[in-house]
Amino acid sequence: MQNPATPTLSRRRMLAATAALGASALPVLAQSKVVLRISSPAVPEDWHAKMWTVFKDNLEKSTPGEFDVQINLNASLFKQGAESAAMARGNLELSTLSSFDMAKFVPAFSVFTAGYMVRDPAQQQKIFQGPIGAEMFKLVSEKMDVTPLATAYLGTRQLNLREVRNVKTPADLKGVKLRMPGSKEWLFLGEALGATATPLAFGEVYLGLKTGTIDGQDNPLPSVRAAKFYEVTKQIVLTSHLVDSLFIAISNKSLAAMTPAQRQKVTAAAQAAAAYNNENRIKEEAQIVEFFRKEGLQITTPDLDAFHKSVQQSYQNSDYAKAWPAGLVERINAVR
Ligand code: KDO
Repeated sequence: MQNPATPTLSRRRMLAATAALGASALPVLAQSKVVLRISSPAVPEDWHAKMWTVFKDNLEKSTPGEFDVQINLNASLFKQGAESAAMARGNLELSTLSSFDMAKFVPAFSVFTAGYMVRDPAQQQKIFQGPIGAEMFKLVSEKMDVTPLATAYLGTRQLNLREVRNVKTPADLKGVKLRMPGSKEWLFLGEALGATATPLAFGEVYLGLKTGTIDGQDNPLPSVRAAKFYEVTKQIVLTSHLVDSLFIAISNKSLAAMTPAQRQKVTAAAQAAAAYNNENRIKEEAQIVEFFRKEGLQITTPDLDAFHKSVQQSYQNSDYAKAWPAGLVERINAVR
């Protein structure tokens, strides 16, 4: 008779197999979570980087064990500007896309790349939460295979120069090598400001300013602080030329693979993340100038009327404006 304490070969095999299964059952379980890979060029100290932790925490609380949220900052997963293509291919689930990213596929979206189009963050939120936003987001979903879930206020873009310069009007920026992100829509904005626009990825701007391959850059002031550009520049010119937005967007493939309840919770988490970013960034913008003054930077205010007129004229005369549906600018202006 077989001693029950001595396993037969087949029992031993079975036990080994069960143990192996036990070991591999863990990763299998982990794999069964819905993976959400996030890619952003933001530096960790910036609000639109920190908001992803709010997203992750919020989602883990509302759907315990269902999602595996992976946050990749500093453009460590995809380079700046490559995110929307990666999402459309299914290689990336979530990112923040700018109006400039949208305008490449939805020409009408270029209206939001135009300087001095949106007045302030409150108007920005109303626009994108209202019918104009719904129309634009529908086009984005159809043409880009991604869905915007929430609108984050990136801040109001200002000029930031390596050397002090007397800048009153766009003419005073003639010959200034102004770094812009790398797309023709961004370069157009830089040229409309009167500068010589030159493309460079966000991650290379600090070194560009330090070594003098560029004379300046434009970004919202919280990002100037977070990315430490103030260490390698001497002046901020308060042009306030773009009330900038970033859309928390998800790939349609990823959305389609979720249950309706999961979709609703992912959307709620994105909205909580954007709200956290917006609140903190608006607060910071209200008092940040003092920080730069203490760091020794000159803060100057140009002739804003001259900038408004010149930039608005550049856009009105451009091919971009031809793609704006009749009445859209008036509808945007009417949002209060
Ligand atoms: C930038 O490269 O200047 C920019 O501000 C453009 C934005 O659309 C966005 O990509 C942002 O950089 C990054 O998130 C880094 O803050």
